[in-house]
Amino acid sequence: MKEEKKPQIIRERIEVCELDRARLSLMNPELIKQKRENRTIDEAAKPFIELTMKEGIETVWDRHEMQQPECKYCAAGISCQRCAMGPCRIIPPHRVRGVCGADADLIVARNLLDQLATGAAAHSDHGREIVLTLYGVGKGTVNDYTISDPEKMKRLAREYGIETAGKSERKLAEELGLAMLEEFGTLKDSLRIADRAPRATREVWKNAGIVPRGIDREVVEAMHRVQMGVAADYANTLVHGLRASLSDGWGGSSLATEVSDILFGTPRPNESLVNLGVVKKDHVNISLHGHNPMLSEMVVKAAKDSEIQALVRKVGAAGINLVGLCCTGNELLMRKGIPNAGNHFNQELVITTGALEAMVVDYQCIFPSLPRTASCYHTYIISTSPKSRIPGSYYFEFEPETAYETAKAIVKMAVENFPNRNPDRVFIPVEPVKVTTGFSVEAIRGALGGTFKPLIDQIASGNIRGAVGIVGCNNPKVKHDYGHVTLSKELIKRDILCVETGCAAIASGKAGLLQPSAASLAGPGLGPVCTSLGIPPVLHMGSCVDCSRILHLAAELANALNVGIHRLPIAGAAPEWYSQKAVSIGSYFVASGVFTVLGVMPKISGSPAVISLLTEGLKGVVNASFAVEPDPLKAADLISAHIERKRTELGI
Ligand code: BF8
Repeated sequence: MKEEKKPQIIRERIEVCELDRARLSLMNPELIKQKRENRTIDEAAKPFIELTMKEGIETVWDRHEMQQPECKYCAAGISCQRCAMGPCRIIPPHRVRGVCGADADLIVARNLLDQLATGAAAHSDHGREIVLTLYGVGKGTVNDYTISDPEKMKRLAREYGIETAGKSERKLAEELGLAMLEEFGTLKDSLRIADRAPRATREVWKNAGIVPRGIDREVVEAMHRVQMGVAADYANTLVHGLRASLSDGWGGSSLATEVSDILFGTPRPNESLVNLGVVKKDHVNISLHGHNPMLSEMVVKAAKDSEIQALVRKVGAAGINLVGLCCTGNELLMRKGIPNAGNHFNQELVITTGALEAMVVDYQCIFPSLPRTASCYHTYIISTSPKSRIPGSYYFEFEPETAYETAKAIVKMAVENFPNRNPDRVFIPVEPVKVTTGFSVEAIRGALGGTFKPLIDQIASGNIRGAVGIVGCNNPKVKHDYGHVTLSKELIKRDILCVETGCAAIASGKAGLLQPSAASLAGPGLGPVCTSLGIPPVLHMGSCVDCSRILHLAAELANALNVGIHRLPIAGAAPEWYSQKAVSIGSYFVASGVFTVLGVMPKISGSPAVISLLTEGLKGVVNASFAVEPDPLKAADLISAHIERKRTELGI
């Protein structure tokens, strides 16, 4: 009999709760009430935030407070840690160059390119893992996964010029996987999958010298450029950033999305629930947090295993309740209708329900402090990626070849933890909110009757003024969810359709905007269109790599009109962004011709030249630019004005 998988313990379980308790218990009831209201607009999160302050459990908001005041040089992007001659800071009038001679413009640009390349690498490395799995399925080395959408695989194969006739699914998976893996390398000088972009948009890239060549290549070149003594001109540095971001959006992220659909199914509209109220008192609760659906899909399967179900009965639980978090949660919500406990700033709070047996994580957006939070409860943090071994967690190394076995061992460990729960500390005083999600490009086309013409007609007639992709994170500099929800509500009121991903989409879900009934909050043009189609005015398009779905939707609309993306009445927004990945997303939106409004100022204020390039100069390069506007109502004004300008230019 095969030996059962056991976790490795990455250092001892961290027991810190008492320390935090001593410090945070200094808060008085009035202050707690005030902070509870100031930290979030997520009503379901408020009781938990209050609990953390009363119990002295440290959260992201406490740590943000402890970091104040910020270093003003770092905030302005004019500190450099890049080499051992420094650190350097630009402090006029005398310190206007770092030791190497870099001025404020170059230091800001290098720092920004570094952030962007980090984000592009994260998305694309995730994409590579999924493509390798497809290739492994084809080669027969990976047997725990199957092809869930063979039609999509054939479509993609044709896109890659692969003959499909007479080939088995496995053969096609192998050939397509190999062709996609080549997109990462340097043998070619363009990305096949980026040919989806409209011809006019690709022409803009060619003229600007930013055609993405290889996914890895652009990121490696970005890292080369930020090596001291390479990049010397801020503008030249940032223009390469656009190229690296395109290799993410039209490359690595697109592959992550498309191959996930092939392996796990292309999302279709489905109903589910969101917010912290999805945790169930009488069930074994397991939250799935991170980004790559490979692990979570297998956990879903393993939770149904008959041995596991027998164990569930043995420990006296009513069942297993899987709940998603962040982008892994979005993947599960979109494809499987698995309830979602919330976005980035809900990750610590879900532990404070006292009813979470395990939080299973892979990588990205996972607070390294989670084991500290979990140490206040019986919850296990289970890490699974060799890239993200978390001290204080239990670690199972996840490999596609042994995916099911690992997933089963993880679920077993969670179920066996159920008797360790302290019933007196279970606290779930909130009810979940209904959502309709699953709006892949294919699903939107389906909802429109098989073609995008009805959407184009509605835009042309003015019932729908345009569309906005709202994406990104939570950031303690913005009241949790306020930026997303306020902007979404304001835009739909102005008859602008919102398409959302990542934590923005979850914020809208918690606020009730992902329900068809939210059409009543939309304007007199958009509202009736949504009602007649039975869709919400805010469409959930998936996880952050699924921002590629937004690009592909824009490409479909632009191709139908035979124009470049920059001509469309559309925009992008990231009201609460924090992550390097969001820097890459915002950049590939702009590089694709989409005006994009950020709600949080990037670390560029130390260089007026960089600000001017990003907010004005880029218009002459890619026909689009960034704007920064922390007030979501004013951001809505900027977006509406832009959309109306584009409509006039199109003559509609
Ligand atoms: O990739 S929106 S906080 S969870 S980075 Fe992270 Fe931001 Fe959420 Fe998903 Ni995206």
